[in-house]
Amino acid sequence: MAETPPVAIIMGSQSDWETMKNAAETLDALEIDYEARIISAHRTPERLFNFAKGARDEGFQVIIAGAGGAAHLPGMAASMTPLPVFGVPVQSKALSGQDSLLSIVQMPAGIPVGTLAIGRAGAVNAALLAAAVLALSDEDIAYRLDEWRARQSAAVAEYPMDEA
Ligand code: RP5
Repeated sequence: MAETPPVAIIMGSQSDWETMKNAAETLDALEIDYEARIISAHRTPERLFNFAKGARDEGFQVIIAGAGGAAHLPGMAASMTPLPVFGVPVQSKALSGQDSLLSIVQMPAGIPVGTLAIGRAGAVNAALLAAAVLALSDEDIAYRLDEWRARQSAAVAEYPMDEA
């Protein structure tokens, strides 16, 4: 059987993938394995229970959870696992993701969800935070994360120019 990857990317709906694939692509760039799954807190609560309850024993180390609207997925996942959970508010159509953000960020004391920005920035940064957690005990990942950041810095021009 294949080894469990360190990161699980879970999302409430297929419609979240457009946002959450930015997390996946960032992990790809860092050569960090992940499993991406659709797990809805509302539509597939048993799938959520089974995943979150078993995630640590299965071998996952970090969970990235993206959801939009009444976004209960990250908080519910965090309630059932001791693993670090990073929540990504997906930009909703009705309220532009403000609903998602507030649903995810306002966790009561005791069950943390590390909440990122709405949309693509949040998905990318969730992957970078996951990498930073893994880098604490994996010097290869630490090296690749340092290199990624150095490349990002090197790509920033010192002076602005007119864009075509
Ligand atoms: C949430 O409802 C999902 O995370 C998604 O962002 C939102 C809308 O889902 P769909 O109606 O597009 O499946 O559970």
